[in-house]
Amino acid sequence: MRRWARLGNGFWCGFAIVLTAGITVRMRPADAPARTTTGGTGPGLVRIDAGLRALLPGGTRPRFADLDRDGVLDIVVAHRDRVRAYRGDGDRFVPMRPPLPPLASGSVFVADIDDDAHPDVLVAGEDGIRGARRHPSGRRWHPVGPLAGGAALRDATPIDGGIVALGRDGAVTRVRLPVDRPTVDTLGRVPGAARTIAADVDRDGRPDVVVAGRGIAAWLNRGDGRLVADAGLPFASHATDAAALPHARGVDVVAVGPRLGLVRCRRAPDGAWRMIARRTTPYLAVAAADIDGDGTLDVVAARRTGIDVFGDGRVARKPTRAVRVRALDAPRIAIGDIDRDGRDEALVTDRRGAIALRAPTR
Ligand SMILES: [Ca+2]
Ligand SMILES: [Ca+2]
Ligand SMILES: [Ca+2]
Ligand SMILES: [Ca+2]
Repeated sequence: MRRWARLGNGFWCGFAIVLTAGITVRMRPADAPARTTTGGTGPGLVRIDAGLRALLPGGTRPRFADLDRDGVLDIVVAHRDRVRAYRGDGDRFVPMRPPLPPLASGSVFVADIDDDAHPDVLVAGEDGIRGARRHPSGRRWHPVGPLAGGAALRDATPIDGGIVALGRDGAVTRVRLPVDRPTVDTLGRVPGAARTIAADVDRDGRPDVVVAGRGIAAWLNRGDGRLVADAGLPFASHATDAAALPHARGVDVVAVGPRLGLVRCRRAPDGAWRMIARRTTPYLAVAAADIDGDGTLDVVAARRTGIDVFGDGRVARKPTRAVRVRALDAPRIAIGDIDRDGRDEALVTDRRGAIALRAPTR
């Protein structure tokens, strides 16, 4: 905890102890703004890959969440063989005790699916949604699933009293809870769908379902259990990732793809979707995060050889921060304020490893 508190104080030097029986990672400040580069109109980003790189070998899809509710973010990692959880104790991540029950790899998300105020771990993978519910005592996990009929899934997101799942075949289904008596209904089909998120796109205070693929498809949450298909917005090419971008006047959707570039889309009160900004840079992954800690969400986007930050989500302007990286292969971005300094850190993973980045201290 004390070491994390010093995160902002200049140089970094990390070392990692890796035990094959269970990875233990210890982090110390110091090391490496050396490869940080400046891009766009502002300063770059500082790498803090220290221990996280050892924790996250290639192919991982991490999520930050405070699983044990001690105020310190923990991390759930989908390794190739199974999903594991690591507890953050302030200056390192250690294997969580008890460990998660065996869970095959897939797209990880964290949600309280049994309404006991304790976060549960879910994985959308080859045989539907499986997961583990944390017992309030913290002493055991209860296996969950398979939910969603056991179909092969690409992604899933929690939404009001349920989960929306994206099949490999493009089917969009909703799993209604409770978890011991789930029901599944089909919302529709979105060919090429890559990512589903919850976002209040019609600004009525209820999260809606957004699917990004060859366009934005949306289902509006009427608040009475119904999810009603919305007009959406077609793209000329595929999105590979998307993020909700809440701002002062509503919630936009930011989507990226190698041919699509980066688009910011908004649903007008009349129901029409519009692309309000676009860049042609071939981005592959995107996330919303308050990297500079000013209380406004920024857009973090990963392209093959770099990671760019658009301050306040102004994607039509030059990146306000940028860092060059070695070629990324199918990157994903996880966001969390892991050092608890009020500014989000971005963890970019790909098939070969992980890079954690934060804004430099002013
Ligand atoms: Ca925790
Ligand atoms: Ca729970
Ligand atoms: Ca910000
Ligand atoms: Ca931080």
